[in-house]
Amino acid sequence: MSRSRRAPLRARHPARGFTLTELAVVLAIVGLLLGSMMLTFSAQVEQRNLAETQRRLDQAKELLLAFTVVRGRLPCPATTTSNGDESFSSGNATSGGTCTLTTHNGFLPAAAIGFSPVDSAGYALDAWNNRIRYAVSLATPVNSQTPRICRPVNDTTAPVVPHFTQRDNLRANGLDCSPSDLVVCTEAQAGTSCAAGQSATNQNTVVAVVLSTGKNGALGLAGANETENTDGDAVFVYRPPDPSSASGGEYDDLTAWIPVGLLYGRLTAAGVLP
Ligand SMILES: [Ca+2]
Ligand SMILES: [Ca+2]
Repeated sequence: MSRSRRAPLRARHPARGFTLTELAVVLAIVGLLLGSMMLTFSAQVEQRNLAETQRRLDQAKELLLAFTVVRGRLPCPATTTSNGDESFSSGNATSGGTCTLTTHNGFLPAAAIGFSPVDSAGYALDAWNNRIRYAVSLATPVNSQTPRICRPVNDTTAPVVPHFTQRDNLRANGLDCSPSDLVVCTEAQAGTSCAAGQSATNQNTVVAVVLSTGKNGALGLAGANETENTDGDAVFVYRPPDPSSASGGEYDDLTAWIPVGLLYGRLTAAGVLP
């Protein structure tokens, strides 16, 4: 037998490992795959959070309407110190009255309407665990006029008796009173109404607003449009999300509202009005 035929198999076909280049290519491919999986997963989580927050805002609207049918009025907003319950400057939980907040930077009164989930202090939460905000029309009627009408919210000549948060007043004024303060626009405004072409709703139709400050909350890289939703005045913004490079700044808030027609429709159907 020749020498070459006796040589061990391993010597004739030496085992060959990965070269550094091959290892680098494999690692790069695995990295790309993991990265794309993480991106997909994170996009799915964000989509779920958005859908869940929208569901919670819809639930908040329904609970507010149900509260109004049962109590004959809308609840006052919760303040930062009311533990997620409504807060009055005069009046009480039974008949309602004048809300503590004279501005529109309150929170959803989760305790009053039975909303969950809430945080340890009792405030309603969105899917990012930020507190859900709530504003209600502060419109008041002019009692001397027949039929009674709502006076503009900045008219200080008539007694300040709220229409929508006071049960007896709402019943007495009936369907004649329209909200005269809250507006929802497609971008931030300098005044108290939407500029031409920037209305998300008609004036005098919004009786309450419920709002999530989105994933970035209210203190992120907020520009003018997000600031408009938390500055306490009666103007709110409803628009699609924007990146931080947008002219109105980053925007990820979710805004929903109750039109006065829907409110009066529910109260009429339930026999609370007229
Ligand atoms: Ca936000
Ligand atoms: Ca505002």
